[in-house]
Amino acid sequence: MASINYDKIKTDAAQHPKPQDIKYTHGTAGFRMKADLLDSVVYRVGILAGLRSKKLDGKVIGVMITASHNREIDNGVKLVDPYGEMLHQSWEGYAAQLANAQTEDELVEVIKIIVKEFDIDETMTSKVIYARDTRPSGPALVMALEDGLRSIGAEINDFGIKTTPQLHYVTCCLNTQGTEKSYGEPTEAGYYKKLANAYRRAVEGKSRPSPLYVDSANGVGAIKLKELTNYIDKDILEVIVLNDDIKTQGKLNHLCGADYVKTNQRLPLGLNIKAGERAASLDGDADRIVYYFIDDDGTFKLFDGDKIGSLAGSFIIDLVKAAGLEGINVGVVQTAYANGSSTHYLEKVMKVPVSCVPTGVKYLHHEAEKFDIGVYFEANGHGTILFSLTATKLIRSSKGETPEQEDAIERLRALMELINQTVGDALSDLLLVEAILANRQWTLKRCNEAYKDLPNRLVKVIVTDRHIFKTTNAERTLVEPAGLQGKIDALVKKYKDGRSFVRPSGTEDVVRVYAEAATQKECDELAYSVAGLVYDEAGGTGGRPDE
Ligand code: G16
Repeated sequence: MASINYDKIKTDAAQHPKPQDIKYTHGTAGFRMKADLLDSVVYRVGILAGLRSKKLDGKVIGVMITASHNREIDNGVKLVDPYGEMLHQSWEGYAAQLANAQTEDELVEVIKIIVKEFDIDETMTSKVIYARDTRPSGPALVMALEDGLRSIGAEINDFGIKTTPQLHYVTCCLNTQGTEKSYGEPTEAGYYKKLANAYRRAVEGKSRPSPLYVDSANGVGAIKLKELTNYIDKDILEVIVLNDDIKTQGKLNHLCGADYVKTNQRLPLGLNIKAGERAASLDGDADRIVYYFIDDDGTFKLFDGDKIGSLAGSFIIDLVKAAGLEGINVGVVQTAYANGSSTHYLEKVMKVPVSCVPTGVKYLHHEAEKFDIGVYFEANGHGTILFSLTATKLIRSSKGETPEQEDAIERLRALMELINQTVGDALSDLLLVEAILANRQWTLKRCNEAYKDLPNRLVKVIVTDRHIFKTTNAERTLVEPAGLQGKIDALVKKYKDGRSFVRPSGTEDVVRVYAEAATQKECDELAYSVAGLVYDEAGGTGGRPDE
């Protein structure tokens, strides 16, 4: 293959000029902002994906165009490394440099720096697969991406409209084909077949849970969940897909979806369930899921990512014990948003080691890899479970000494296939929760009794520049603006079971304030007092956050 054609890049890049006065940042999940500002960024991400593939000896790199839970007018782009992980952190700074190069000449200079820094063989082949969600801005951004890929001479593979986790899955499958880590058939149908077969095995001999109502956020999850259920016998799972309008503009994530339900702690628009019924909400690219139900007294009860993680963790621990595989260690990874009660339950009742890391899959995933079985879930519903190669081999080769042990081993084998280990996946997680309900023969209400959440509140504050907020201690402590943490601590001290932290979002132009306390009233008071501090100290714009 020929070397990189820098002249071609200069000519092509001129078709995708960088807007003046915009500084792009690589955040929690790649680049994300209003879609009409992203053309040049997506073009350059195409070049970056090609370079990354060259660096990794031609392994396939994934590119996903989505803004997930954000507004429909936003979009975003993120890279997926060969085994489904997020782009290696050592490349994030260069991604930002590429995005911010103002002229074509500067762009070429940055590419040359990356080639030198990572000792990239320019003549190496490069392969990239890409997908997008249902946002109307997607097709134009795909064209920009393809231009970037052509500029760098990459082999391209358009995977079409897909969920983010489907792209992670297929990227991993393509790179593991024919190896001992072979992850599955690298097609969308292969994904459905793998999950559906695993679900059937996981619930073998158990009766079907009651029907599940799903709010699909009017996004890609709606079509993909319907396709998945076509592969699963109605006798073992009944799913009713709602909020499935992907055609009408403005409906994506609007008053619905996992983020809306988690933040507002209420039913989404378009879904009415009665006492005793349960439902779940996906987000705009189907990588998050939260569950909920209506209690006998008519109140809304949220079963969020912490609850799902705790349920899955305790179920796996029980299976490991029942299988006689006590040598396998299980750990849970959370972020600062994890409800204090969930951490207490896992550490003190379940006796599981719990780690806390900063927000973002890249941190959670790597921490979870430290355990034989690592369960990671963010409170917002993003999570999965990782089985190390050692645990995988042991579970695959173990033979139970009793029928009970054999049954537990077989269920663990099924779960390893059912869980999308490449990234948090709402469809796979949905099947996981349903499989646990079927195995336990519990209602969601019964699962919810494991522990009681401390009242909590999440508030967004709009400020002039969110980048002045710097954190440490897994985002639980503010370092800058200087002195603000002391003021937050003084407020927190006034409340029983009080806890609060402040961090800049990596996906939205806001600062997030989280608080919990013994009662909802106190918690709201604390959350809004801290939000007010942030607003005053950092030049808040728009309305001052208030109850
Ligand atoms: C992304 C990340 C999540 C993170 C979320 C919010 O989710 O994958 O790990 O929790 O953003 O991040 P922040 O608080 O920094 O805005 P998604 O579903 O939007 O891709």
